[in-house]
Order: sequence, then structure tokens, then C-alpha cells
Amino acid sequence: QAAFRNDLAPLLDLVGTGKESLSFMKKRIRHLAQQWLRATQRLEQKLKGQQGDQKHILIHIGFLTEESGDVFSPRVLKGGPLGEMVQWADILAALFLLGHSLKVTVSLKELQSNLGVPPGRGNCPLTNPLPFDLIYTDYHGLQQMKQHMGLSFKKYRCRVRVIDTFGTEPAYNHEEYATLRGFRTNWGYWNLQPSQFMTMFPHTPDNSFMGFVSEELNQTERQRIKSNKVGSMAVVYGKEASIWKGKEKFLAILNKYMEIHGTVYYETQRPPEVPAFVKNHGLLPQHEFQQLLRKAKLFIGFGFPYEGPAPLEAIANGCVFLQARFNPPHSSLNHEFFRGKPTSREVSSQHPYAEDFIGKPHVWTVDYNNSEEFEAAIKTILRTQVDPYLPYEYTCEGMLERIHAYIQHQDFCTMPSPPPPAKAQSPAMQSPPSPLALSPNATHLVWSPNAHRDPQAWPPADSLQVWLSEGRHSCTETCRLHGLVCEPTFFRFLNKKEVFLQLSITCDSTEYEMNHLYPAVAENVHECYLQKEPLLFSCAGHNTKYRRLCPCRDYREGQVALCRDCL
Ligand code: U2F
Repeated sequence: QAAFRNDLAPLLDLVGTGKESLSFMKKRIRHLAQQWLRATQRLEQKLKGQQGDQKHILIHIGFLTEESGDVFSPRVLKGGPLGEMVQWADILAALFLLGHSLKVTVSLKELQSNLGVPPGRGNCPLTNPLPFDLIYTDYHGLQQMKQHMGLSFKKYRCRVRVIDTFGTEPAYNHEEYATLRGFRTNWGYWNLQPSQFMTMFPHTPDNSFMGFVSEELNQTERQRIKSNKVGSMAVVYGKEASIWKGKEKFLAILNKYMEIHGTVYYETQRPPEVPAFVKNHGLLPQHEFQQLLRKAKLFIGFGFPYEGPAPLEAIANGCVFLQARFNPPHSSLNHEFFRGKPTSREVSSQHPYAEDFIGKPHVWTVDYNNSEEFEAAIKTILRTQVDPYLPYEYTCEGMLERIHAYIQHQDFCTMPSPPPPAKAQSPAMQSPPSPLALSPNATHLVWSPNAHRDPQAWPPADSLQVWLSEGRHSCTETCRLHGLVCEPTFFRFLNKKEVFLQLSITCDSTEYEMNHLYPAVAENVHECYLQKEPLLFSCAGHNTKYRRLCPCRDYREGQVALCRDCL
């Protein structure tokens, strides 16, 4: 049984020293400790003693190893990316508080010794069984494990969880398919279960949503912040000077209405990209940055960085976030930053989560090419009152609840057992045909009340609804349009010929093929297709030629990763 912990100090000793990135993470853990501890107590009460098993967990942060170049650590104090470190610090805190036994490694040598690879020996199977139930790592770490575990990598890869900021879609994960169909990637094809990849935001439901946390406010702090807001103060999103380049026009408009602040890193003098009328504080320690956000009315993004933590922190501290709409959307097909990333996701603004999951009055997404629209948005924001807001999934309790559910329920090592082969039974012994799992409900299918419900299945299958997509929509979008979320583990229930029939779809032919858009129907030619390769079941992806069969489910308010009965 995992006993929830009530002290984060011992975790700090596990994390190690000697890198700016590690100091940043420890500082963050220390600063958020009280908030984490309160959340752990709340979750403990909610679970009423059902804490589940304690796991032995290895956390190998590959991008911080010298062997992978460790390009981030030297940039921690220079305005470089911090989002990944924010997330790893929070993962460490959550796993530790949930009572698991942790080992943390940030070098190849430590990795080898923890895995049980004798020094100097590479690429051989492990001599002893792997001493960890779970390994959290990233793409760099995955590569290192593959190189040093020989054949054991294949055996144990079901225990791995890959922290993958922007996500990996199934079409890019399947080696043979990706190679044949040109889903090129810099990060390799790993043939993992797509839910083994864990993202920073709920990007594609094919992956698990890991997330991170933001600082939370109590009632008194909320009141204090509201009364101390400086109505005319704006903070620009961007700690590196390059982000400000070419933004003079917007800054000039903004300067007509607001006092502009920045937190841009500099060495000795103001970076030329930052105009003189901007009050630049230099890169601030994280908690001082939060203090600045508490005073500001507006947090404004100029298009980069994509999908970072700062807008959530700003909104949680009562700012309005103003950001650019991307038209056409940015993606790996048309934009350098995303090129080679294993996703075709279309990024419709600097922060699609803020746009889609939060929206107005907290988030304004406007066309920056249209100066009038930009200026009008600023004027309206100045007149708008907003309260601090943090979605539950980004609170400590929300993150603990989600990780706890994943650890107790996600099992990629035991495959669901296939139905017994019909031929093995004599006709007399054959059981009566089981009732169809799904039943029609005017526009879609729902789980049949009399169908067998596997009590072990997670998420529980009775939250399933099957909807048919329009050709222009992926299953992710189709489910969202119905107030639901795509649930890839349910594809197996609808990858059946009779489901087309139940949806009154005429199939002149039905083929099993490898295609990440299947099951689907090419309606005009009455051709139906089923999925031949379960690893290719994908919420992502659309093509006007097909209407897809989409497995959707409900979700808990503010916690999209979990269905209503998922705890
Ligand atoms: C994202 O990385 P970034 O580090 O650029 O993301 P930000 O949203 O700017 O913020 C990361 C943290 O930096 C902190 C702030 C955030 O939690 O509190 N910070 C600070 O400590 N001092 C300051 O003066 C200003 C901010 C994303 F997270 C990465 O995954 C991507 O690789 C990257 C590029 O898209 O963007």
C-alpha cells in the first residue's frame, strides 16, 4: 500500500545538485510545498483509504544528461526554456507525495547503475530483473535506455512513460506505417502504446495528459490581488529578447493605453529589441514573476513561446491573456519549430489550451495582422473585470488525482485477453451470442445496458458513445463538438462490421487495413474500413474522403483526463 507523504524535504535530497536546472526545480518544489501538502491531504480524504500499491519508480530526466548535450541547464538563468523543468519538478513532487519509492537520475552512469547494466557493457540484456515497476523518462532517456538495455528494452518498454511536451500521434509512433506513409520525425518510431506518451497540455487524447501545476490562491489572496491590481499594467510574455523582435508596431499601440513591463534576460544593457518605454525587470526568479503577474491587468503574447506554463500562471493571478490567432495554423508541415515533431496537430494560436479550454473573459485570441482588431481588444480588456482562474486539472489536487488514477489503472504490460477462438468449442458447448456492446440512440450509439461490463476495464466502457465524424473533423474534434472527449482505449469496441450497420451505414465492401483514420467509411462509394493494427487507433487525423467512427466519453468537470466514474 502506498502511504501518502506529508513532507517534501526528503525528495530534495533525492534530486541531486550541480546543475542550474536542478536548483530551479528544487526551488520550485520548496516554494510550492505547502500547497502540495494541503492537496495531498484533500485527495487522501477523497480516496477514503483506497491508495493502491506502492510502486518502485525510476525517474530518468534524459534531456538533463551530459550525454544528450544538456542544452537547457546553461540557459536557466538566461531566459531559456523553463517549461520542461516546471513539469519535471511537479511530476517529482506528485509521485513522491503519492507515496511511491523513487530514484532520480540525470546522467547515463546513474541510469546504467540503477538499471543494473554493468559499467563498460553496452547493449546487452539485463542480467537481473528490472527493479522498477515504472520508468518516467523523455525521448532522450528512451534512446539511452534502448542503447544500454539490449533486448531487455523490448521486454520492459511497457513500463516506460515518456514525458513528451507536444505529444506523439499514433501515425508517427508506428514504425512500419510511419516509414511507409512518410510520417517523418526526428524522434524515432517507438511502437509504444500511444498513451505511454504524456503531454504538458491535453493535446491529443491519444496520449495521456500529464500537465503541471500553477500557484493557487486562497480567498484572502484573491481579494487582495483584486484590490491591488494596477488596471493599466501589461506584462509581455517572453523572457528572451528574440521574441520581441519586429513587434514594435504592437508595442506602440499597447503603449498608448498601458504601462508595459517585461522580464527579458540581459547581461549588461537593455536588449535593443526592447523599446525604451518598456520597464524591463530582467529575468525574475519564478516567485517574483508571480508577484509581478499579481499586479498586472494584462499578459500579452507575441506568438512565441508556444504552449508554455506562463499564460496559465497569469490567468491564475487574475490577468487577462491576449494572444495571436494563427491563420493558417502552425504545424509540423508549415513551421520550423514544429518540423520533425511527431504530430500533425494544427496549433491555432500561441496557446490553444488557453483559447479552447479557458477562453473569454480570461483569454482573448485575436488576429494581430489586423491592427484595429488588436487595438479594440486592448480597449475592451481595459474595461473588463476578471477573477483569478485556474482549471482544476492544473491545481495540485487535480494533478495528484490524475497521476494517481494513471498509476493505479494504466497497465501496458498485460494486454486485454482476446476472445476464445470459436473453433475450439463444439457447437453444443458454444455459449449464446453475447448481446451487442452498443445500441443505437437516434444520432449515435451508446453502451448497451445488458452488455457485459468488464469490472477491471479502465476507463469503464459504459461511458462510451460512438459518433460519426464529418470528413473535415478528427475524432478529437468530433467528440469535443458533442461535449465529450475522444477515448482511444474504446476503439476496440467499435472496430466491428456490425457497428456500421447499427449506424445505418451501407457497406458494399468492408476491408481490414492499416490506416490511422480507420474505422471509417468512404460514404460516396459505400466502402467501409476497419483497423487492422490496434497501435494505429488514433483520435487525431482527418481526411475529407472519410467519415470516421469515433469513440467518445464523458469527463469530470475541469479534469478532461478522467471520465466521471474513473476514480
Ligand atoms: C515553453 O517554455 P518556456 O520556458 O519558454 O515557457 P514559459 O511559459 O515562458 O514559462 C516557463 C516558466 O518560466 C517562469 C514562469 C513559467 O513557469 O513562471 N518564468 C520565470 O521564472 N521568470 C520570468 O521572468 C518569466 C517566467 C514550453 F513550456 C516548453 O515546453 C517549450 O519548449 C517552449 C517553446 O515553445 O515554450
